[in-house]
Amino acid sequence: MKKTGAQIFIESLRMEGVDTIFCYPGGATLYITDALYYASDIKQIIVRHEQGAVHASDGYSRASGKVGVSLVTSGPGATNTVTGIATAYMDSIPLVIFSCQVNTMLIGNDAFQEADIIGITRPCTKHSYLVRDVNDLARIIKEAFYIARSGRPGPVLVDIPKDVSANIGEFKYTDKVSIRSYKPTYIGHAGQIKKAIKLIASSKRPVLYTGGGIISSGASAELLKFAEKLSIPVTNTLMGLGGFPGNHPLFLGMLGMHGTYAANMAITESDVVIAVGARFDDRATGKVDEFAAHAKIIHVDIDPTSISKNIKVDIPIVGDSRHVLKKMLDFIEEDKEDTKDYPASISEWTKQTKKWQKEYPLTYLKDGTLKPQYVIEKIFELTKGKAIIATEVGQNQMWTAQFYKFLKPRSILTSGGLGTMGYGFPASIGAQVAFPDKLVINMAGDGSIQMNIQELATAVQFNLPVKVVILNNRYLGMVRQWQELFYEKRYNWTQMDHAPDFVKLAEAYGAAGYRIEKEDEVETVLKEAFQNGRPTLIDVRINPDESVYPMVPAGAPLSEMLLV
Ligand SMILES: Cc1ncc(C[n+]2csc(CCOP(=O)(O)OP(=O)(O)O)c2C)c(N)n1
Repeated sequence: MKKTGAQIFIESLRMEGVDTIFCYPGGATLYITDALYYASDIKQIIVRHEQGAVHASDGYSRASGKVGVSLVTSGPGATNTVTGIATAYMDSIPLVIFSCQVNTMLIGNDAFQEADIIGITRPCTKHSYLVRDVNDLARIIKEAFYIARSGRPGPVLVDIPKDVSANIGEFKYTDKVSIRSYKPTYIGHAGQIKKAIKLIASSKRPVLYTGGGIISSGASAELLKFAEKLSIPVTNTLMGLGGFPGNHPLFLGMLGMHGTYAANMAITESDVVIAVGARFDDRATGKVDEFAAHAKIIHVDIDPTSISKNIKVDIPIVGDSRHVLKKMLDFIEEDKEDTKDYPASISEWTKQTKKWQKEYPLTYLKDGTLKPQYVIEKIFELTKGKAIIATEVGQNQMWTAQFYKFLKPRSILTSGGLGTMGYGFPASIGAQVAFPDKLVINMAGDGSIQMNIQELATAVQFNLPVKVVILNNRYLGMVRQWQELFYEKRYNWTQMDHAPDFVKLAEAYGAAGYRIEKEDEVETVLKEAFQNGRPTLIDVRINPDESVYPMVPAGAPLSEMLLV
């Protein structure tokens, strides 16, 4: 069937089951924008900045598990997406970003609003395409979605020149994709999996260290079964939060720079680390030479290039986390001999991990001032862990990771790998679009929220009742914390006294605004804000001197934690 490129674009999205796109227009998008005028089945969320569009599609994807889609114009529209794309790339989030491009004839001419977005984003996309012929458009879109969601997920960029969107071509959507040289491995090697079980069975101090791969492969039920079956303690990375219930007796909390004492000590003292869907990021490992120095390491990962990249691995298993954990459980069932002494044979160890948890719980000084940790504890209590929480970056992110108990996968949206301030608010908008009836909360810092605060207009326009809780310390708090600890309190560049009145600003956008100054106001205001049905910003004036503890100084081993 003959169609214009713009119509082929829309039909292809329909074939992929896309119901929502996050977009911003320009000259190069006009044919597509116009064709979408008639496509009322595709929700079109018009943002206020292209960075917001990509973060929103990313939040939509993290919350729902679907591929997030955004569409922007050429040149500055495309370059504005780079931070969002790099954020998704670092955290393996499946996105398809459509950038429009100047006419094919003008490409390479320094034409008006031309940017080589393929070249600019090559290092931070899983793959990218420039569509030169309208007859290739449908096939390319099919491939883009396939690549984004398969194997180790990630962002794929498709650049569509304006004339390609206007030209007429044949529309045929194939069911199958076959890309030479791209064949992800899902099935872990049975021999390696058996070897791993033997090693675990002979260990005395095993620990599971899990990451975002548990979430993206949907492996949390298998992880829970596996951990419970052998009674192995679990720690996870920031990206892995929610992959294992945060209130489970075997859960040690997050590991790493701001991890718990128990998690970091368990890794340090362990004799076998079972790493599943985690990539040994330096924020998690601390000093690599001393990471789990007495342990053998089993590493399950779908991406073969991440194996032995940062930490030398003893038993590599390339495959999908869910598949491998399932197989491990099957093998344990089939051959009970190996693990017959479990969990009794590691009871000393589990006792020890419990002791660490008891002796050094996550805590903070209760001195009558308004503390961020208290606010987060209250939010957990009021939401019973059922909210979707997006965070910004900095102290707000770490306190949230520590003090909100994430019970389910896809309940935290946070920029782990790139650490992008300005991510959380648009991401919370994306999540709210995916789940209109859920409570979606953005935990923010007063610095981060100012990076994409313009998206308040988007939230108001589309009636998205997201709640932004600003933990307002009048500082770029996390940098201030480093200056306090390592630069003798020279707070250069980090004082944020010149901020807008956030309540008035919210009202100016048409959102609701609240302010909290004292501990006894927290519960009442939050309750009201969570029930008002409107986009809402809550300015919480916390004690500006509060720091995040425990803290492993950069480059130090995990055992060298600064405690409260
Ligand atoms: C786009 C971007 N710029 C700079 C940084 C470096 N950075 C990391 S945390 C931080 C401070 C964040 O301050 P705020 O949002 O107020 O949160 P707080 O730490 O006070 O909770 C900065 C500047 C970053 N992560 N991202």
